[in-house]
Amino acid sequence: MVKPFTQPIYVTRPILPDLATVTERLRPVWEAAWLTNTGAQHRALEARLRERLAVPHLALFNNGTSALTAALMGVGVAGEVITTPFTFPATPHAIRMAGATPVFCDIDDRTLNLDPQAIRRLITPRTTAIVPVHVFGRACDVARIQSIAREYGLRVVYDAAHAFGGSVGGQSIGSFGDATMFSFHATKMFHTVEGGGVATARGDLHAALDRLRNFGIDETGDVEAVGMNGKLNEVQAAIGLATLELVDDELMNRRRIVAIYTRLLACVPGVSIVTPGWPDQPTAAYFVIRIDAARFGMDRDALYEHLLTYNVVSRKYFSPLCSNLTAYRDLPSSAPSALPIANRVAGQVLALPLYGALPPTAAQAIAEIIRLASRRPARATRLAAPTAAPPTVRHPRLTDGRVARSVPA
Ligand code: T4K
Repeated sequence: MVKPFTQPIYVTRPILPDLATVTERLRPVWEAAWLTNTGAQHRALEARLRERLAVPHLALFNNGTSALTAALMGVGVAGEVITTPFTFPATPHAIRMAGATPVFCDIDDRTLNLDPQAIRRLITPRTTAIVPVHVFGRACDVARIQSIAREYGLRVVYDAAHAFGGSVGGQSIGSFGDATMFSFHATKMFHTVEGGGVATARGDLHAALDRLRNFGIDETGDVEAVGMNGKLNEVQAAIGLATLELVDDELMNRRRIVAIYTRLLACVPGVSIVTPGWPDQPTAAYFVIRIDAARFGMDRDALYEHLLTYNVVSRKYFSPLCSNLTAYRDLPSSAPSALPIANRVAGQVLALPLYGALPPTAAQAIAEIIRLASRRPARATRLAAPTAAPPTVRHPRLTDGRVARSVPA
């Protein structure tokens, strides 16, 4: 019998450097009274991350969304840009903000990344670029995407928001296409509270990104292209430097949790694991399962609710699909009939809690809750109604405004 957790177990928790370390890191910022506009901390973090990500150039930004928008502006997108609907809204938003129209393309049923064959079918004379997402940190088929881009003369900007530390065949995940965006948001493996970066091998693009992030101002003080205020400030950069020192430990602990989930969930009927563990997938950004309702005995939404009764706050990343959001559903490419795999997958995926500070016993308990749920009669589990006075637990407010409940296990 598994008891509900007394505190909410969230899908992730940020790396938190010791407060005294953060204060120490902020001392030089205070002493210099230099808070933003590409100061010493920013330059130091950029250099450290360039090395860590093994990329020739890196431009830091105040978040991943502005980084992706600037990268798309920098490569000069226009007309149509092919991307995946199975992503966070930031991806199509960046395409729109850079002045192009997203064209949603179906995904591969196993990797949940863009299906290269489907990309080919969507290319028109108006297509200028492809924005693939390394979803949940799993690398896209970069070789096939590159060959399509070369054949049709298209730009490729990767959204690697989830793929910090990823690689393909021993090569940094940030070294493909024209550019690769990383997110350094608090919910990511490495973070600067809010932040992002664009890696590129193109010196010209790197120079353009440096200008675009600073209102478009160039070395002479002139402005050729309309830019943004996309600068990462010194406080964030200093926290990033402290966080970076903890990333290896975080990664090791996360891999341990992934191994526990994988071992305990692999044989549960109706559960399939989307995100393989180390060494097949080095990123450990998310642990995502897919629920086959018929075999499992309840559907994904019922399992989400069931986990909530134990104070486990899983997430339905990425549901609803971007193509079904009000902002995008009227696009011709958003028709559900054109995106059968993405629409099916969006109803099945569930991201389980994964972060370094999650106790292994908690991961075991979460896997056990899922295993036991699969054996319950579907009706009883679906209702999951309290049958006795619930134990005393905190009732966390969820980000969608609802409150997590508790019922006896
Ligand atoms: N492309 C892709 C593919 C992305 O997934 C994202 C962002 C982007 C682009 C854009 O990058 P950024 O502009 O954000 O750098 C979260 C993140 O806010 C978002 O960055 C991320 N993707 C997305 C997948 O997840 P929410 O709405 O799920 O966040 P929230 O506030 O519900 O946080 C999730 C859980 O994390 C909470 O339940 C508790 C925990 N948490 C969160 C925060 C903010 C903490 O413990 N502490 C915290 O400070 O979007």
